[in-house]
Amino acid sequence: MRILITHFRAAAARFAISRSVIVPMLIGPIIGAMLAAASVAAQDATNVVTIDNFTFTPPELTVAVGTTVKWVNHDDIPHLVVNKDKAFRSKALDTDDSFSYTFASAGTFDYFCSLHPYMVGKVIVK
Ligand SMILES: [Cu+2]
Repeated sequence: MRILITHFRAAAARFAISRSVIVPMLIGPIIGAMLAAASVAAQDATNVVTIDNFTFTPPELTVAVGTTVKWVNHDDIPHLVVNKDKAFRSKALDTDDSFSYTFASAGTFDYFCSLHPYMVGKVIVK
């Protein structure tokens, strides 16, 4: 019996050690995932093109392949976002409506508003 108890204590001690290793191993990926989520959120903020007073801002945006760009219309009249080469075309965006497009390949994407063709912008995907 004494041998059994000693054996149990040894096993318990081993468990305590392994737990001190396992817990950081579990926390590491959780913190990593949280950091990844934070960086995705930060990236989103920089990939927004606003439409204000008949102007796309910024007029030229450079992003990495796979990036989603979001256009938001702040004007009180409708605008569209239409790619010159027909890769994307939004519906008419009313006030505060948005349109998002994910750029899956590299290139230069010139776009304009089909209601006001002098409104132009460009997304460069690298
Ligand atoms: Cu327009």
